[in-house]
Amino acid sequence: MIRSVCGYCGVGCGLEFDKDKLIGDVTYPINEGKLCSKGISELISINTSTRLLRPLLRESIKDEFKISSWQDSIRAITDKIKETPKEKIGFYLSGQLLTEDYYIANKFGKGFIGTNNVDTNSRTCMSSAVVAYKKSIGADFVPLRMDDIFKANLLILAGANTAEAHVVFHNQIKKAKKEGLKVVVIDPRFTDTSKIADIYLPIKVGGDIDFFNLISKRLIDEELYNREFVENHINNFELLKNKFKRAAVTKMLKRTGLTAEQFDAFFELYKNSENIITAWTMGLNQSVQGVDKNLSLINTHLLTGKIFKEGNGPLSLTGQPNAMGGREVGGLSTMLAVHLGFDSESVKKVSKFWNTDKIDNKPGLTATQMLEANLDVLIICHTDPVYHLPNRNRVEELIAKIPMVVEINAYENSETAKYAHIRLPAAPWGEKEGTQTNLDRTITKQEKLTRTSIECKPDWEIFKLLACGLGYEREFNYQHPKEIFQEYQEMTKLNGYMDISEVSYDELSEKPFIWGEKIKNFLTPDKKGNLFFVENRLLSEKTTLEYPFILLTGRTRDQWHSGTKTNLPTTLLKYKELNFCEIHPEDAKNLSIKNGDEIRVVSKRGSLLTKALVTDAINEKTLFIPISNREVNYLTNDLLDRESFEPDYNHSAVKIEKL
Ligand SMILES: Nc1nc2c(c(=O)[nH]1)N[C@H]1C(S)=C(S)[C@@H](COP(=O)(O)OP(=O)(O)OC[C@H]3O[C@@H](n4cnc5c(=O)[nH]c(N)nc54)[C@H](O)[C@@H]3O)O[C@H]1N2
Ligand SMILES: Nc1nc2c(c(=O)[nH]1)N[C@H]1C(S)=C(S)[C@@H](COP(=O)(O)OP(=O)(O)OC[C@H]3O[C@@H](n4cnc5c(=O)[nH]c(N)nc54)[C@H](O)[C@@H]3O)O[C@H]1N2
Ligand code: SF4
Ligand SMILES: [Mo]
Repeated sequence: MIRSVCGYCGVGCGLEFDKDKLIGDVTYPINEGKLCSKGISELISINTSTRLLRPLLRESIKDEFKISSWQDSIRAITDKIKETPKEKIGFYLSGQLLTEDYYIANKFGKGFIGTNNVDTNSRTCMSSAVVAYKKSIGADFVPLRMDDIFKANLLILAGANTAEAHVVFHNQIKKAKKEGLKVVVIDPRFTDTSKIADIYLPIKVGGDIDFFNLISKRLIDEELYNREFVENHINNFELLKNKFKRAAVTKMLKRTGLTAEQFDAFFELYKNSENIITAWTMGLNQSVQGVDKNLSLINTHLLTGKIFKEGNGPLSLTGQPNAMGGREVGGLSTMLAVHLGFDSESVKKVSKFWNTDKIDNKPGLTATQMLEANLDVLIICHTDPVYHLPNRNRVEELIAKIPMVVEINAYENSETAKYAHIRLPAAPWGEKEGTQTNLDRTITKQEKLTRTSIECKPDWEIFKLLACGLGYEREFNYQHPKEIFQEYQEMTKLNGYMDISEVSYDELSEKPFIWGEKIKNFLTPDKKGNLFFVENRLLSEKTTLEYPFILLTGRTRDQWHSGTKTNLPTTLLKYKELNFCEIHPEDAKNLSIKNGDEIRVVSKRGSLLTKALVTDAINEKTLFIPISNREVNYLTNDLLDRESFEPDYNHSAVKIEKL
């Protein structure tokens, strides 16, 4: 029997592999033996006929691909890199990469090519939370754990559909409910998660800042905030208090779409709850004001002192299995490595550690800026930007102009493959090993369960080949991911609070390691938390008479994003529906649309065909299309948050045409 972990979502469930069978690990604290359909199906995706099994090469994206050798493919890439200015090179990584893969790619790009254009799909996912955590508590640090829900009295889920997106955590919430936990769900759709809510609040899309501001204002007005905590540990209280004095409560409430009675019922529960956790995901992060939404939420915890205390805190639910590990390594272009930035001291420390003089001291392009930047070489690994970036027609136009697009993927049917010149076959989950950090700082190890397909290589090895091809054999002389992990561990010592050197790679096969458990204070320079006054600035795309609906997008339970691993030709799973558009019965009636009708959904930017799902689970004038529809981003707008550069995926103006 081999112990491993699931490679899908940020919950990070433990698995046992025994005689070709996967089951949940009962000794594992997070999932206690439970798995969701995706975890159970991990093995199936290894042997699908849609694996990418050989390097492929072509001159132009109009040509057919030809099978190539590793040697020729790597040489073609390194030759091109040699003749390209470093600012014209980009690395587009993924929160699904293992820590060792991330570490090598970051070291190669930032340390030896000398470009900080190393970013990740986490930009489209968690970057608003990263910025907000840094601003308010001083570091990209999740200050509590999932199992704190068993010590809490109230769990608020804002823009998080745990029943579909963090399934095993959702089971734990249900268990905690039996022990007395109350749950409030804030979502413009009555999701499967809402079904377990004690209070469900059908917020109007984009109304969250107003909602959390209303809480903060009431806490201050009614003197329910924690005066002692605020005086000793919090900055900017007077400023916030003064700003809220003039706040227009009626207007704010109107923007939430909630009635005064709904808010009051919620607030009654809130003020009487001793221990409170507020968890959130894409409903808040993916917004043109994603950072502000996060800050307004975190404010409530700073005012009440419900942070760094068992059963309390703002809990960002990370989506991908190793988005946290990637951030820790430094996989965002807005940080250098191990949570260090681009100040001269950090650059000096990292340069010394990597023994290089090539590090640039300015942040690089974000994933959401790379395609606009006229790059000459773009290396994409473990992610599918053509599928996942907003405003896809524009994305296709831009990526088609890049002279060399390299795609490293374990499967052949991504959308990005259509725009690649070179495709390199990666070894997927089960054919390789390495570590990952889940959403609450738990570092675990994925194990190799089966032999690596002949021509496939783990991602770290592919970056190693590229680095060696450019003459950095000495700096990238790793034979095994263990050596990379150990170097990374050593590096975490550069940033005191991140030090993970006490665990050993081999021990991780036996049991997970949780870093940062001793941190119980703010990580800002003055050790105080920062309140921020933020307002709903209504910056999202406006609906018009022509485009009267707001489109939301999000997950379905059994599908993993584009579905290269879950939507398989030979799948044994019975799926929940993957292709639909939720529409309110009133709206459907006005358009004479019946359940199951074929419809065309159209935005200013593009359109797609889908089927109507008429349901009062969604607010009026609001539509929902799941991202299991690969074409969803033909519709979405490309507005970005000005600080996190995360897209506004949940607020595009669209119309419906009946076919
Ligand atoms: N099955 C499955 N699970 C996954 C994934 C997957 O592809 N499939 N992906 C993983 C990843 S990478 C991520 S990031 C997570 C995402 O996890 P979640 O964010 O929980 O999932 P989503 O469905 O994207 O969106 C969450 C909810 O936000 C709501 N929402 C939209 N706009 C607003 C708003 O203005 N305010 C509020 N309060 N709510 C709003 C939507 O209606 C939706 O129900 O899931 C992870 N887990
Ligand atoms: N409209 C809209 N768009 C969104 C979102 C949304 O909610 N709405 N959510 C955004 C978010 S939160 C996220 S995280 C992104 C997700 O978007 P993507 O990251 O593009 O989605 P995936 O389908 O998970 O892509 C992972 C790719 O890695 C490949 N792969 C699998 N295993 C391996 C391996 O071991 N090595 C390598 N090299 N490749 C491998 C898979 O085949 C797949 O092509 O989408 C973003 N886009
Ligand atoms: S909840 Fe997440 S980690 Fe657990 S089995 Fe499902 S996909 Fe895997
Ligand atoms: Mo994500």
